[in-house]
Amino acid sequence: MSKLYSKLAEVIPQWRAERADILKQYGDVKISDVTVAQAYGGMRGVKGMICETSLVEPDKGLIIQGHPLLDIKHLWPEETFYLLLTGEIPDEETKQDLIGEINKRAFVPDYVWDILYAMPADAHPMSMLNTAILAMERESVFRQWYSEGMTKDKYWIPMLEDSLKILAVLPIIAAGIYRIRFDKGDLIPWTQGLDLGANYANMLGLPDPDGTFAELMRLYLHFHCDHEGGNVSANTCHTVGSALSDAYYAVSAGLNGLAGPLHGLANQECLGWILEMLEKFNGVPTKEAIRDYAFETLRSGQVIPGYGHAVLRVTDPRFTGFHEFGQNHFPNDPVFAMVAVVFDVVPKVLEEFSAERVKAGKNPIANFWPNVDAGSGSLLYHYGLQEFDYYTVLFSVSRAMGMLSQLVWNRAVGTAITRPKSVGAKFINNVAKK
Ligand code: CMX
Repeated sequence: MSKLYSKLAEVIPQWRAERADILKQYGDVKISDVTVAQAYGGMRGVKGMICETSLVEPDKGLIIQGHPLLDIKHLWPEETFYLLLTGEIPDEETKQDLIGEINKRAFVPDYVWDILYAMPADAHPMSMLNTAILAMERESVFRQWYSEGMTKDKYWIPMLEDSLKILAVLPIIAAGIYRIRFDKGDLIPWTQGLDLGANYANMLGLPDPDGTFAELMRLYLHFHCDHEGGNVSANTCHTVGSALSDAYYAVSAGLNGLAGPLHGLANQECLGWILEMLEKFNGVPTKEAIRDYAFETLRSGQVIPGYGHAVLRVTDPRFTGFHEFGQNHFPNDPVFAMVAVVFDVVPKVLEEFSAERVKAGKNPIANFWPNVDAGSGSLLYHYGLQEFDYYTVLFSVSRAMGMLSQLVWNRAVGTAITRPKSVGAKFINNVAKK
């Protein structure tokens, strides 16, 4: 029995008791009001779901189980997953135990590779990833136990088993997609005993003579792991899981949301925008030229990728952490240097453009600062991972940790099937008139 399993078996009764107690004592307390603008505006700010794994504070960014991200930037992905799930940072023995549990499950069936090799040569890597996860649904232990009549109190056990399996196979599938889709040669197998980040770096097959690419992969998997419950991918995964669909269905669904350009695809778009500028100006342009280019992008009706956020109102600490990594390892890399200059210029441009929008009767831009996607691509680019279409797959391998830990938590406490009430314009007109 894994240490993670034992820990969860110990804490889940406490979670259940806390939930029951809260519902009994405060079930009727109101925690949110909803305006018409919020109902039309993507439910922004409406408090209508529970998530215990992490919190996003507008002025602080990601806080994982009470720890601000930059305070725990040294954690390896396995430690992050343990923390997300249990609320505790594991000791060395527990961390190694989890690395061992993941290693035991690090095997991808042949039918997955057959499907991936058969996909069109121009298939998007995200469509390949989500297809592979969905194809593996037949492996679900949750589905099997459910069909055998499992009782509700046990839901979390096969959900944890499916989660560990998905965690273990995702880097293998993801690295395989990189090698298949971009003609990189044979697949590189998983190395038994190695951790997730080092294995993923190794299976991608990029040169890493000083081990810093593996270090970046650990950081990357840690930084993108979770962003509370309401973002598109987590919320989709939550909704699908609430119907007791197993983790393969729910994670694949969530990651289809991550594939959207306003969500996880922004990191592919952001680096593309930066490189276009480098090419157009034949090197790092002046600040004035970047300013003009940014205005040109905005006036043509496009967003500046990597900037703005639905919740954050400060520079994303994930951007700051990646920036520090680049400063420490390759401050003079031209693409990295360009990201730094853009960071100096774009917030002011967005502020000015927002004022123009307001004068024209449009919404202001709520946040002018960079988000996680603004800088991560330049680090990958430095190590030779230059196929932008692939970047959201890396994001996905990490974000799955948050989605999976939320699924385990939800099945452990018996979260209800999601079913908010929708209304139409007629209802709104009637209510507004009253
Ligand atoms: N460039 C141009 N316009 C922007 C903008 C940006 N970077 N950020 C926001 N705006 C615009 C919005 O498009 C919106 O315009 P409309 O009212 O005409 O539709 C207006 O400003 C108000 O939006 P907001 O309240 O500031 O932000 P939202 O919560 O609506 O949207 C986000 C948030 C992330 C979709 C938006 O900032 C954006 O499109 N950013 C660029 C894409 C990006 O980086 N996405 C990655 C986010 C991180 C992630 O989820 O992975």
